[in-house]
Amino acid sequence: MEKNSKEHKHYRTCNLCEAMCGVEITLTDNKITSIRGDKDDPFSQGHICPKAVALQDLYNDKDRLKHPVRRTQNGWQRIGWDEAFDEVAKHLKSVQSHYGNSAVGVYIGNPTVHNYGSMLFGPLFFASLHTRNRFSSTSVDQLTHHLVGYFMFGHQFLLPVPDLERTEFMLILGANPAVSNGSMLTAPDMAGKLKAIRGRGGRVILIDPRRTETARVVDEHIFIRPGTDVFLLLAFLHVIFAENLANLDRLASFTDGLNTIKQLVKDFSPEKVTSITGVAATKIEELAKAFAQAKAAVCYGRMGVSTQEFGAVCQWLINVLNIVTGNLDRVGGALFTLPAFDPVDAPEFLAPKGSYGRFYSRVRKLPEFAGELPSVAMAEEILTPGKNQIKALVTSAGNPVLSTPNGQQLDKAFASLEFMVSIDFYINETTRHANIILPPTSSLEHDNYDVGFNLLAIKNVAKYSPTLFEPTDDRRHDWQIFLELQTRMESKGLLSKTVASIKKEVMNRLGPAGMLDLGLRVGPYGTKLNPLSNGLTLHKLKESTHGISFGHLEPSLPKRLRTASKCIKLAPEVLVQDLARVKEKLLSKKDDELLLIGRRHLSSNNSWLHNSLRLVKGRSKCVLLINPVDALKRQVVDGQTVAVSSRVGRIELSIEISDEIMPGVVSIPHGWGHNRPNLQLSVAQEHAGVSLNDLTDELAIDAVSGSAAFSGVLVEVKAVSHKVSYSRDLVESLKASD
Ligand SMILES: Nc1nc2c(c(=O)[nH]1)N[C@H]1C(S)=C(S)[C@@H](COP(=O)(O)OP(=O)(O)OC[C@H]3O[C@@H](n4cnc5c(=O)[nH]c(N)nc54)[C@H](O)[C@@H]3O)O[C@H]1N2
Ligand SMILES: Nc1nc2c(c(=O)[nH]1)N[C@H]1C(S)=C(S)[C@@H](COP(=O)(O)OP(=O)(O)OC[C@H]3O[C@@H](n4cnc5c(=O)[nH]c(N)nc54)[C@H](O)[C@@H]3O)O[C@H]1N2
Ligand code: SF4
Ligand SMILES: [Mo]
Repeated sequence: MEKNSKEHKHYRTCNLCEAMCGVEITLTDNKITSIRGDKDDPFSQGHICPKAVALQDLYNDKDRLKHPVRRTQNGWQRIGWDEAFDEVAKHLKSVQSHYGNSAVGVYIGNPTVHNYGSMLFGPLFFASLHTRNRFSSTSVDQLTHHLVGYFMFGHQFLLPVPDLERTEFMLILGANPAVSNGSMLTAPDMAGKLKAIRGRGGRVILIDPRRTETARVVDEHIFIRPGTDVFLLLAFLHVIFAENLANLDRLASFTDGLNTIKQLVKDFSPEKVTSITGVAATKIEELAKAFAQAKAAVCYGRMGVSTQEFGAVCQWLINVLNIVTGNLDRVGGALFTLPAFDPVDAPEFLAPKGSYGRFYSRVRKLPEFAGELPSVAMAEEILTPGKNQIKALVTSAGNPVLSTPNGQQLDKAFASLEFMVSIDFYINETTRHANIILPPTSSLEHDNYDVGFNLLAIKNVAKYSPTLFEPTDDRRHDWQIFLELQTRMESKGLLSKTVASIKKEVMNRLGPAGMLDLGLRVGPYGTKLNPLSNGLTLHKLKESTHGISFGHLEPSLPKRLRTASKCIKLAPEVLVQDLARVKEKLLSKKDDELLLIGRRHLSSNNSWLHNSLRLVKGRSKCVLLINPVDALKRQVVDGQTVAVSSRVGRIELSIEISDEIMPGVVSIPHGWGHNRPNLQLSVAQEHAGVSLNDLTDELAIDAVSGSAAFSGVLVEVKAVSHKVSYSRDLVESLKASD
């Protein structure tokens, strides 16, 4: 290092995925020279994944917008912030006065949850729009968890978290934590933690139509036909009741509905479900018994089961399995967190406890949950004429053209809008349709606190990430953008203008940090507003550079339940009724189908990290995985380009033949497809891939929640060229013989 160069270390939490890894960023002369895992972070203890470097790439990205832009006939034109805010408010108000409040739609994407400014200020702006047409990535992701939490425990944020570090038996359905780093389960180094279960004599079982990266670290991987987990779960419960293994332990005194469950599962013996699931009856029986007899066991299911035809019922039955074996609220089972900033006790307007079916979408009559409608309905709400048709749209931190089913239809819908504004720093497949883009600062230019993921963490922890680079040159944070827009939307006459500007002044002073401080003070470890208490405050948290751990999760029921009866509702009516649909499905099994599922890769993150060269270089990951048996039937060879078609679309991509995918199933990763025109993503465009969601179907949903059913889309695969290539094994053996 040069003599006079100044080195400085900065500590924060990586906010790219849910794992909350502590990072140590070294700066030399104010430039990032390394990003490493922070060994002193009590939660992550030095672990990071290859994506962490994207924090730097994102900050340095030349394609990232830094000023508001307006779309014109001659391309994007830079405009000032005030001009942009005024113009957005003018158009939104005009659409609302012509067509009604719900003519303005809203879509909020996933990074919202990774940014506390958006989490705390977004809801205030969206409320100021008074629209029923609110959508978010929740309904293509974890909606079923919230719905089930609301029905069973009385709050959408009461979400049981597997006690990874103390469990002895973990049954995983439809999750790939070795790649995703865990979801609805915040725990750095998931692969290491799964190995540790086995290391202490425990057992880990994985159920997945693909032998994934996670399969490499578990005891046993079992294939399952996509979309059929509901039968497997019912059969597990069948065995548990038939063998008299149900034992609710201390949960018995505050659980309602056990008899209903006992009756419901009678029809689903392992023998009955073996053909539809593809799982041997003897295996189902063995696993059910082992699960029930383990000292501490936990069943956990994620995207593969959350977003399928029976997503809500699957998430419900996973909880039921944990409850009837006494493993909910048990050390080593599934426990609730007690986060320092606790959304379960936050005000309703910030973190509503949930609601279901208070209103329905206009065209398809899909139910609202917690004030939002399912995203699968967004395109039809824009394209179908009538009262309350969406004419203008606000998107924030989302890319629904690539991330929601039937992306092509949504692309068309967005192009037809009278006005669209996007709060985003990229011109991507979605925001290219906006009339105005308002770009917020990037992660390293603002502070952060994980208000969402601390709720899902395997330990009660807290950490504050300070700003690394002070934003220069007239930049705005997400929360500031929301506040400006809210103020303008609320200013309708002279009086409301005055009230709105006073409110703005107060909120501006408070900022997200002020709200966080308040939340920490009134939270479970806080001062409780007692000036003499030495409880937690933001000041204290800031002093703990690497974060604070309050230790393992602890049993908290029945106190933490928010149901009116203070009991767990084991058999909520809406979910019980959905079993009629499940029974119909049991009779409808067809052979010789090809079912499409998705996939994630370690160096990718949904649709938006493909502009980092470090992460995308090398062989394209956007290929179709197909089993050798299915490839042979279609006379296709490794590396060949095929056409994949579904009810809604057709894409072409090359194939990789592999027995890691089960026969009858094919897989394509989501988040690709940067081949649409008018993007400003130079690296991603060079590594475009194709979009899985040009094949997924907006009509394929979980009927209870309206969540997208991504797993198990019926497709056809046909050869389009006959380029002969060689399998990797063959190439390797040729090289070896050289
Ligand atoms: N590297 C990386 N990490 C990420 C992300 C990313 O894009 N890249 N995204 C982040 C986000 S937003 C989320 S929500 C999480 C998701 O986290 P995970 O849910 O752990 O990740 P997925 O890869 O979607 O895993 C779903 C698994 O379900 C399987 N599956 C598909 N259909 C079925 C089915 O019908 N039944 C069963 N049993 N299994 C099925 C798939 O083969 C796949 O292995 O990951 C987060 N982390
Ligand atoms: N077929 C299929 N589809 C899927 C999935 C699947 O497994 N299979 N997974 C689903 C899941 S789990 C998810 S979460 C969704 C994700 O769906 P979305 O949230 O709609 O899409 P992302 O790809 O995460 O895009 C995020 C956008 O936010 C912007 N952004 C990033 N950080 C910030 C920020 O701090 N502020 C603002 N304002 N913008 C920011 C990025 O530039 C990008 O445009 O995709 C879903 N789609
Ligand atoms: S696992 Fe997630 S939080 Fe940890 S470094 Fe990777 S992207 Fe960041
Ligand atoms: Mo997600």
